[in-house]
Amino acid sequence: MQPVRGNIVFITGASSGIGAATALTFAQQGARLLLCARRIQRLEAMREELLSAGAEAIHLFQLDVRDRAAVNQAIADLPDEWTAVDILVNNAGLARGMGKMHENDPDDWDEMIDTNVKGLLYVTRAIVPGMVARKRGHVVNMGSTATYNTYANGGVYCASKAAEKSISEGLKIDLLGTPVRVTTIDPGMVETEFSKVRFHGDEATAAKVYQNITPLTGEDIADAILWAVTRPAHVNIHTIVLTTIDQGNAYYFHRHT
Ligand code: NDP
Ligand code: 8X3
Repeated sequence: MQPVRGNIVFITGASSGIGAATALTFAQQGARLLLCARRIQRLEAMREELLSAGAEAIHLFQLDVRDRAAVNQAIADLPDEWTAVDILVNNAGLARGMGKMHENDPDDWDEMIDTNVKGLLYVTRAIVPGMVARKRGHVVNMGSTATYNTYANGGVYCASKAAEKSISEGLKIDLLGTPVRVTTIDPGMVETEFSKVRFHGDEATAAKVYQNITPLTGEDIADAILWAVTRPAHVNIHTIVLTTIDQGNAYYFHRHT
């Protein structure tokens, strides 16, 4: 096992859900946490808990990963002691809307593609050259079971995660000959703010998604990420697919009655 104590772990979209849980898991391992999101006040509110949990140090900054110039500037502006990122978790992402492709709002498509695909690429492009130069690094991209089964009314979200899979695979190939590792984590349903965001703040509709099943939690995903990055240096975990025991694939669930 490779310890992560003292490693700089950069998590995008750390203000909620999987990203916030991943920050806590790595805090408990004594990592140095570099966290960003648009809601900086949410990140500020997490600081004390993360330090109490064991984080060696924390640096927070506001970032919208869709803004390429802002991504480059934010990375360029990092204090010297925060530039040598060891682990990048490209987690920031969302689904927006559920509806037929020929009827739903193209603004929702832009938001998903700009965040889940282009934002992930911008952050990767800004961070990975340093990993290559330092001969050290691990990129963890947040995929989804949506990669494997396109479901009704979610085609564009599924496409964005299929793109993430191709990007992860392509990055791994491009990094052959370097020690930089690339992993995609592909969860099924995880109860976070994901569905609330997807349904534009409609909490009642969001709650129905997880009704009568035991969903995965952000901590379950954080565990998988920690496992992947703590394997010996010569081991690259390409993909971890995980679902709740109540989910078979995108179409099949067991709902408790
Ligand atoms: P949440 O809505 O709880 O968290 C999403 C995080 O992404 C928030 O911290 C949000 O922060 C951040 N984010 C969204 N857009 C941007 C942006 N433009 N710039 C920076 N940060 C952004 O959802 P989850 O934790 O569930 O989602 C995290 C990832 O996991 C996503 O990529 C999602 O697709 C993926 N996923 C989720 C699953 C689920 O069932 N929940 C299953 C499979 C994958 P802020 O709003 O403050 O910017
Ligand atoms: C999120 C899980 O099933 O809503 O990627 O697509 S799902």
